[in-house]
Amino acid sequence: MQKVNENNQASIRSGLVISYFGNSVAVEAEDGQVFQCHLRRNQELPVVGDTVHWQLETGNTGTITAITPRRSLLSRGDGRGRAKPIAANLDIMMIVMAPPPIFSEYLVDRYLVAAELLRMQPMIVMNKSDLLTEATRPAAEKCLEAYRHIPYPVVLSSIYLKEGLRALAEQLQGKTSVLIGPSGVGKSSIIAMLTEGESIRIGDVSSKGAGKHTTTATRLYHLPQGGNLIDSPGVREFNLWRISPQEVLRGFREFEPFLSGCKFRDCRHVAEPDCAVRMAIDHGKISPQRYASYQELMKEANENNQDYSR
Ligand SMILES: Nc1nc2c(ncn2[C@@H]2O[C@H](COP(=O)(O)OP(=O)(O)O)[C@@H](O)[C@H]2O)c(=O)[nH]1
Ligand SMILES: [Mg+2]
Ligand SMILES: [Zn+2]
Repeated sequence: MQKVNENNQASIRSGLVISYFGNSVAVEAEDGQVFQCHLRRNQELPVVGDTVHWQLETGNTGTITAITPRRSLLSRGDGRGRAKPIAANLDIMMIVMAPPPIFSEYLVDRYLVAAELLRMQPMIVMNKSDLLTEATRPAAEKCLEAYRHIPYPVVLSSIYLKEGLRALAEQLQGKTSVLIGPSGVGKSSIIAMLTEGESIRIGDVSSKGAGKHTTTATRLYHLPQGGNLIDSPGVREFNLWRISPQEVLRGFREFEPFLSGCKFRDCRHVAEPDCAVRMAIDHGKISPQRYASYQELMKEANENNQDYSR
């Protein structure tokens, strides 16, 4: 009886996709060992964060036999109007920015719309707080305050001052999070700090893989207190093409208490008279900056949707 079980376990194993080796994927087995796994012909491509079933071939190589159902999937456009999956099974979208002028409310608001649609918990990080001066700090705080008020979790952090890192670690514990934001804001530095060098260990394993340089590939790292961080250069560009006006609205959850007060039931809160959302802005209940992003995103959504409405 015992023997049969052992054989079964030897043939099909479970693992976590942590990175890529060119055309194959890096699968971490339950004991932490990393295997280079190939795909079967016509098989759906697994992405970082996927839990897969796989079979051992020779040495440290294997074959993927199945991808277990995903609870979420983050994709980006491939430039030809098709969605290219980037990472799966994500809980938290950590939006990383640097202080103004790098900090872009419009970009943050775009990411927030995506997070709401993907049912990921968003979190906003302003890294490089050491760059703030007495003169620039008040404006930066004000900008973050608007997001705290919605409310979204907001953290001000610095790799150099070691500020905010404990708050980050607490929020990320036990969850799988993807870090997104413009390049150069410190995403990889934050990961290296929070994983206490584990990133370097995985880097060593990956570089032994088949040829392809992996420093620019999507990668998953473990947090020492439990949970995973995903670093992906690709997500910076993920777009919201095909998004509908209704979907844009879902990304502005602080508008919700006012929606029933609009005169027109199909009010889009753009130019309609007696709009409760626009009145809320006049009364200081909604941030004018957030509303500006809403208007911009609605314009894009309407342009996208013209093909459908005609
Ligand atoms: N001043 C300052 N620089 C930082 C901080 N965090 C990262 N950096 C620097 O910003 C640059 C880009 O960091 P990196 O982690 O590669 O950014 P990424 O492109 O978002 O992954 C590097 O030179 C880092 O040393 C920080 O908190 N303060
Ligand atoms: Mg990076
Ligand atoms: Zn309205």
